[in-house]
Order: sequence, then structure tokens, then C-alpha cells
Amino acid sequence: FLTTNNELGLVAVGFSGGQCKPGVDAAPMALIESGLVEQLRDDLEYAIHYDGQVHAYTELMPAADPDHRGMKNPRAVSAVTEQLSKQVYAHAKEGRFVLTLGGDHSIAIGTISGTAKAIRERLGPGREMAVIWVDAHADINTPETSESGNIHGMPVAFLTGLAREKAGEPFGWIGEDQRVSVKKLVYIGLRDVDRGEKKILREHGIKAFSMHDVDRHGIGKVMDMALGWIGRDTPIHLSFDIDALDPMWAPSTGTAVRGGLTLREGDFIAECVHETGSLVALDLVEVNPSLEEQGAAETVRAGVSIVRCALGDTLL
Ligand code: B3U
Ligand code: MN
Ligand code: MN
Repeated sequence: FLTTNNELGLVAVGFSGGQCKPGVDAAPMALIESGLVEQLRDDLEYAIHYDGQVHAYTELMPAADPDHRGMKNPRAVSAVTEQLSKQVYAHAKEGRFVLTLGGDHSIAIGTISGTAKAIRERLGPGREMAVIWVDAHADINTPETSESGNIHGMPVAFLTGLAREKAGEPFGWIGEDQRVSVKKLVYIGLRDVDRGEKKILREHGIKAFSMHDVDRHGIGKVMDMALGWIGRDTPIHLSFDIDALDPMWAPSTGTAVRGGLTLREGDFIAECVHETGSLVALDLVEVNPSLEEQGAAETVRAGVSIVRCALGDTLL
């Protein structure tokens, strides 16, 4: 029932408040200007539902936004992700595939909470979707374990309920039906994981394939294992941080880490997830076209390639 149509909801999120560097807010426009929407419509034959705007959510920005539990811009990130969650939910509820162009990775609090709720309602009780998180980083710091205070390093903690807030606190809006289980979460590409995060991954038995695993087994075997862990007929939300790719292929991103995936390995992950027929949503985040004069165009091109592969483009 999941991919019975070619309807695609597109949400463009020009938001950078989950980290400190400006420029990642310009990514959706750069991706769209490079022809992504036309390619999805004309080459891949999607019917695209897009409101034609890159949302900056300026109307939601608080006048004052002091740190809360060490988090930077907590109210801004909360307001944006709560609104985004509703937008993504509305598309997913209609049975559309949801493509979100970020923005920094804090926006995944909005996207995944939105699909989790919609998919839960469609699947009925006892079943829930899985998340594949492709990233150099685990983004599972709690406000207390984070050394940076940047919320783009925390979305998985909020989405799994490892970090929680009460009603009235910034992230108090996240409900049980908007969360995902740590057992349904799989990482690929990790290579820069904080000490506190390693402890969290270990203690909760979270499935994670680091670059070491990619080197040892090859990306083919890693994908077999990742998808085997999730199991058949489980809806999948793919959250793809462009910094999972080696800076050779994606240099223009806020926290580039050497020793990453090749462009083909990134595309292969997207292709394999598409082939399951269970992909319900994709986030592409952390493309920052302003950081590298030379590498920006290349990074945008890598992002377009990942999206095309996840949406069914094939080499032959
Ligand atoms: N783990 C670090 C660094 C980081 C996380 N995500 C990115 N960088 N892109 C942190 O700030 O939590
Ligand atoms: Mn990330
Ligand atoms: Mn990252």
C-alpha cells in the first residue's frame, strides 16, 4: 500500500538555527535551481505537490531565545520543527512520498515526527516505521551530553524519547505517536561520534554501521544487513546528511569529516532503500552552498544525485 502512487510532497526548509554557520538555509534554493524538481517530474514522472516556497519560518522566530538545558536557539528550532511536522504529516497522511530539502539536521525532528504519526495511523496498532540515518555523526546527543549545544546534534535523542521535555518546555510538543523506537533505527556512515553518544548507542543496542563496517564488509553487505534488521514491509524514512559523503564529493557542508562514503556508495544506499518499495520519506540536509567556493556546485550535484537515486532513478 505504501508506494501505490507517484504522488510526491515537497517541502523546502531554509533553516539553519540548529547549528552556528549561516548558509545551509540556501540549500533548498540551490537544489531547486539546479533542476531537481523538473528532473523528478519529467525524468522520474512524479506528480509534485509543492507550495513553491522555501520556508524560512521568520514569522515563528521568537523575540528572545535564551539557552535552555544548554541548547542554542531552542524556541526557534522547536517552533520550526513543530510547524514542519504538521506540513510533513499532511503530505504523508494523503499517502504521498515526502521529500524535505533542508536546512540543517535539526529539521528531522519535524520531518520524522510527521511521518511517524501519519504512518502509525495508516499501519494501525503495534506496527511502526523504521529510520535509516546516513551521517558522519550520530546526532543522538541529549542536551546534557552535548558539548556544542547545537540541536542538529540532538534530533535522534528527541525523536526516540531518549531526550524528553514537559509541556510548556520547547520540545514538549513531541507526542508518543510522533516518536520512533531505538530498535527501528539504523545508522550508516558514522565516523565522528561523541563519547556520550557512543555510550547511548551501546546501552540501547542501536544498530549502527560505521565506516569501519563499510570498509570491512563493503556497502552491498552493509545494506543487506541494514535492511535485514528492519525487516520486510516496514515503511522507511531515510534521513540523509550530505556529510556522510567524503569531503572529496561533498566539501560544502558545516562539519565535513574525512574518511567518508564515496558518491557511488551514497547513491547505492539510496538505490537499495528505493528498491525495497517501502521508502515513504527522504530528508536531504546539511548542504551548505556558501562554505566552499569551489565545492558548492559539486556538493549540490551530489545532493541531487542522492535524491534521484532514492526516488527510483537507475543506471540502466
Ligand atoms: N556531535 C557533535 C558534532 C556534530 C553533530 N552533527 C554535526 N556535527 N553535523 C555535536 O555538536 O553534537
Ligand atoms: Mn546529521
Ligand atoms: Mn553530520
